[in-house]
Amino acid sequence: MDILTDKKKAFFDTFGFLAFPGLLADCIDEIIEAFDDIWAQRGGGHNGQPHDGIRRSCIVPFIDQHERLCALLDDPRIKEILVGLLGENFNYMGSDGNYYAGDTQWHSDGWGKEIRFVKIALYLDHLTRDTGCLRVIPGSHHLKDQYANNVENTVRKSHEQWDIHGPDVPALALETNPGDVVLFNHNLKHAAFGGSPRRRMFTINCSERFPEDEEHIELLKTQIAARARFWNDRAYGKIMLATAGPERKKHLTQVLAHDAHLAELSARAREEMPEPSRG
Ligand SMILES: O=C(O)CCC(=O)C(=O)O
Repeated sequence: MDILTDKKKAFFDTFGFLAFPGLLADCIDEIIEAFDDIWAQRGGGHNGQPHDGIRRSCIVPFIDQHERLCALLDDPRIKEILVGLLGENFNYMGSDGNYYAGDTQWHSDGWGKEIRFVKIALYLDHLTRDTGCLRVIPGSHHLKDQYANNVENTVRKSHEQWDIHGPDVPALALETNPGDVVLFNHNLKHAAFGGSPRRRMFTINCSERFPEDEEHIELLKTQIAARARFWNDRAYGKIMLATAGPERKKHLTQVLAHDAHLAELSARAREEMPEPSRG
């Protein structure tokens, strides 16, 4: 297959995102059915409650809850992209499933991540610029770049800085149809505006394999520890592990080897939080 061409890789390096219209159009019906099944089994919304249309409902990890979605990690098209961007031994770092309600303000999923992280996002409804599609600020992921640092320091205060609100910040709107795949570097600034109270979307997060020295393994453990707020005892769900063949296992082993601290952190989070985090 020639999905992730060298030119596309170069585009990703420069701008921090890619869009693949129709990449999974041939199986999007099954994907949506699996998405809906997971929510139906979980009471329809957040933490076993119906989705209220006001706050985001979120399930983490998400694809781990359904064999069909776990298998996206084995899909040759997804694999080609992840291997091309993150290397042969990339890590699956988790996923979230969402009913969004309202806008998502400008942010990065990390700032300063030395290890490359990629988020794959599947939006399951037709979305336009003003109905909640993903917006990105091209090039805003370059950590050492003056422009990107300027954006990092100002974009959340756009009104104070430039007298404009979030939706008017110069950006690219990645309008999508179900079956399209968009993805971006975690450091990239992104947002969404004007979506319905029930905007369906799930993500798959992956990273380069972490070098095995102490400092990087500590970094990996910190990443895994962040999952405690979702009340996860292990990094992966049972179905993800039970249905993994040798190929998929390659992308699970490093995290599995370093998630032993998560259960205790989650137990603490359960005591301190009224519900698992919504994002
Ligand atoms: O679609 C959205 O509301 C934004 C998604 C997002 O911010 C994320 O997945 O990190």
